[in-house]
Amino acid sequence: MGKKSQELFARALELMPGGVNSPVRAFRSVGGDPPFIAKGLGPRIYDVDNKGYIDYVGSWGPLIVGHANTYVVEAIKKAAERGTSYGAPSPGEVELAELIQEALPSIEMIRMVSSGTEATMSAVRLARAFTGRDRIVKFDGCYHGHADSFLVKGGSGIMTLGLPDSPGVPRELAKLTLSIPFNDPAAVKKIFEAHPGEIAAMIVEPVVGNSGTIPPAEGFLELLKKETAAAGTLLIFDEVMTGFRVAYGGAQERFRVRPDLTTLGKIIGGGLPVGAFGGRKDVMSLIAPSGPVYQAGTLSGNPIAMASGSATLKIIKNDSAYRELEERGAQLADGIARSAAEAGVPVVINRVGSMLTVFFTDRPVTDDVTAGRSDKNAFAALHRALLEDGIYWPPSQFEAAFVSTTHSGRDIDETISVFARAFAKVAALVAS
Ligand code: KE4
Repeated sequence: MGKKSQELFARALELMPGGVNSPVRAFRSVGGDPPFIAKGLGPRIYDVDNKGYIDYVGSWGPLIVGHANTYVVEAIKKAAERGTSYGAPSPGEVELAELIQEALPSIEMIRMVSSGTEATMSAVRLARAFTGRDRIVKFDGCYHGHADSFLVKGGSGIMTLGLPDSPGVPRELAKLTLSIPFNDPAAVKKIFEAHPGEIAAMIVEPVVGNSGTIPPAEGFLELLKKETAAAGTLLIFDEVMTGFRVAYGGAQERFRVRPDLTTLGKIIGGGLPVGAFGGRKDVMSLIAPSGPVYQAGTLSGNPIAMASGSATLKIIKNDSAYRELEERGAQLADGIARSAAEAGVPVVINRVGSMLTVFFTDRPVTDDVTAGRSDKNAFAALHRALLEDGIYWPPSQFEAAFVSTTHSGRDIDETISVFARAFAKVAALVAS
């Protein structure tokens, strides 16, 4: 890591836990200290020591149109020149809500918030109110943000840091969260048999991103729809990561399964703090002030964030954008697979569109247990080799990497050459 990053990290460690504002950024599971990023442009980011990287984190998903996209920056500038926040209704909220509703027709009504966590937390409160039930079901290795009810067998940073769950969550509350294996139809049927009439919501990442990328098995999402409907349970698709990522209409468009509620974040803010939850009108109408379920936020629907989100969606609101994302995602995955095979390093690559994960394992990864079998030391060695060679890859085996519309074929080819050199280094480690 460069000198300026080292100095900044030393200061940061005195000021913020782990020197970061979100755990996964600390590089704890891959070793080494994180470079401090000074700027980004298109598919690249540059650290404070002016080292450049091709970026596949994309701020963990939001930057689907790349860094400092001129159209997005222009929209942010124009909004900022009119003021930063009013705490009052503003046109941008209506524009973004209409764009989202047009893309995801299951969202008959929507509420904007400022993070994915706020979206999922609010959606669960709403589901409990609508059904009058307290229990919720999530899936092992899925991550829905850091609200208390979700910190049970979570993914993302919880899985990355190997945390059992989290202290500070009252046992009484944690007991109301049931967690079952993803892609396990028998477990789904069993949980409803064991808790008839008790489950308010089943929340799922329709494509898991937080155990690394894990697609739903054939028919799995349809099963969730069927079982929740039969049980009077609300089906919540947490599309914070998959929304506008795996298709313009998210996983619900790609897999043609309509949830009762959807949570969104990341891309709909274009890199600014935005989350949202929405769905059936009869359910959403319970949200204050039209109903009794309280939910609020000082900066919800912030005009600058709305402008950034709308500008982003308008850029990708066309089939060619997703064809391009699909092509680039496939080019990258195929190239990485080829270079791993040439180096004799066993990897499994799971990909859905422009989100993918390279698992250091030789068996299919279909849930958090099979993901957990990956060789984390080999992943850490790969990550370090990539970083040294100018590729900024997610610093965790249990995260997804993202391709943007600005990654060119040449950027992908350059990335594949770096992976080839990195696998050669890792091969020795894996062989030993
Ligand atoms: P935020 O509160 O971080 O905006 O969103 C929480 C969330 C909810 N649902 C899903 C499916 C998510 O992926 C997330 C957040 N994702 C992580 C990365 N996998 C954010 C990165 C971080 O925690 O620093």
